Amino acid sequence: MAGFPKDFFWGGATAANQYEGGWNEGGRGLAATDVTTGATKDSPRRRTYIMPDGTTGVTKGPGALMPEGAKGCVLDGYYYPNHKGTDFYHHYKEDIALFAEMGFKMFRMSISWPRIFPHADDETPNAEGLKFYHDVFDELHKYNIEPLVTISHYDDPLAIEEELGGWQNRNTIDLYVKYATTLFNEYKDDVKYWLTFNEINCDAMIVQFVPNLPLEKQRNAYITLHNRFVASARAVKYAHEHFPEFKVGCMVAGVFTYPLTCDPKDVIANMEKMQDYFYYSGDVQARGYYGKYAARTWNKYDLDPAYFEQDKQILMEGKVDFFTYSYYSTSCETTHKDAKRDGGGNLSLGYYNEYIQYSDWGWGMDPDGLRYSLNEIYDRYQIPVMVVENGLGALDTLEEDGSIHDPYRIEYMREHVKAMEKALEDGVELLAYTPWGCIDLVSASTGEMRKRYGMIYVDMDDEGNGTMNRYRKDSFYWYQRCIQSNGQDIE
Ligand code: BGP
Repeated sequence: MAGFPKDFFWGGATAANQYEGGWNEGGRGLAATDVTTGATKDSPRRRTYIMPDGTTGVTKGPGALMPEGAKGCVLDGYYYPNHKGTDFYHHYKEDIALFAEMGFKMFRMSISWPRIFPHADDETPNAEGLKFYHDVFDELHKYNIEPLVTISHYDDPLAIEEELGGWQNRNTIDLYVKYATTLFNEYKDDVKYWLTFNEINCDAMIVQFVPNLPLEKQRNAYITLHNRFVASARAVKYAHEHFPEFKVGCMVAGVFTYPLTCDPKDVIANMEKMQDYFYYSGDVQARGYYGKYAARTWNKYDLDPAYFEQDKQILMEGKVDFFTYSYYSTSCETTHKDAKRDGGGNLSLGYYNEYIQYSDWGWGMDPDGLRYSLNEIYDRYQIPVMVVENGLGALDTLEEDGSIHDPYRIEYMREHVKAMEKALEDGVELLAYTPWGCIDLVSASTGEMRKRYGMIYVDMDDEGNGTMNRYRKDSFYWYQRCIQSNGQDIE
């Protein structure tokens, strides 16, 4: 058995928009998530807005379009779960102490862009925002926990989309580069590992998720994605030139699918799906160029290849140092019309797999798929890999005595740890495992609290009521043992 390397980064992952809170404190500006309501598994999150004439409204769903001229705003009578997250802003010392107690070697967090540049195009960064993250990094270093910082995780300043032309405007690339380089210079002594964008491929997947999206919006999704690639590449290049000790990675949503049957048509359909939704982004960031198959997409959406080719050089100069992805579930792809759809995994609506189990939220649980995906990624890119999100969103019960018994989560994690060990044996250069929502936080897709991933329970409900006290779940002690034994004592 190869086992886990002795300097393996065991840890946990979070994102500011879902965890940090303090939405209107310390000079922070608004992000889109601040004007997005809570929801449930069956009813979508919505955006609230105001029209130029002062009338207000709410969209039909997250992807549902706002009327022309509408601006996102916070309205009375709605609950916005991301405002408070689970309040890392006021609890960071206590939370980091708990991470240290579990034995974390790495903590993945994101910086809230609107906390640093509230309006995105501000001349100078917000000093109070910069200080907050200095304090957080100091606290992490106190316990020898290595920060892994996502520069952009679902919280662009709202002004980008509403006033500055969005990501279709290439000036937004400059705004991002200014933001990223500000962080590099500010935190050069605190942070070595960076990720440029969370789940960058989600930009393209919106085309699949939002029903009846007008062609113009579909085309824009690919322009947005390309401009983010360019922004990422410019940030990577800057980091390499100025801070050679930095390691900068990409982060792609791990939407792995299998052919549903051995019908060659299914195999081909699956190949195309993997190319369109995963490798399209992985190839640009890790190889430095678009796969030739990208032309199929450009052709389908009537996009001019010249738009993508104009940035050939910078994409090649901005290749990442390591590859990261989120891995929760897998799905299947088929051409057979009568096949049963699955419940909708982590952004990969596909077909039901009778060989795996599904979570309460319909996400397919597939530890073997983790080993498989690690091998596929490493074989293709030959750079170190990190699994920076993984976990089980489940209902937990806080018992009278403050305990939380979550054997389902332990079981899920144990099987994924075993799969990683097998991948290491296969020869994959795996650096880190940072399971998602190591402390309970707000769900990205539904805004719920009840969908909990944490090993630390936060006493708060879907409407934001609760003491906000933190409790150790059974999985807390299990993970502590797992880390202490470097992945060996996991039964
Ligand atoms: C990923 C996101 C995270 C996180 C996770 C779990 O796609 O990067 O931000 O939220 O999924 O998803 P959810 O919260 O919807 O259960």
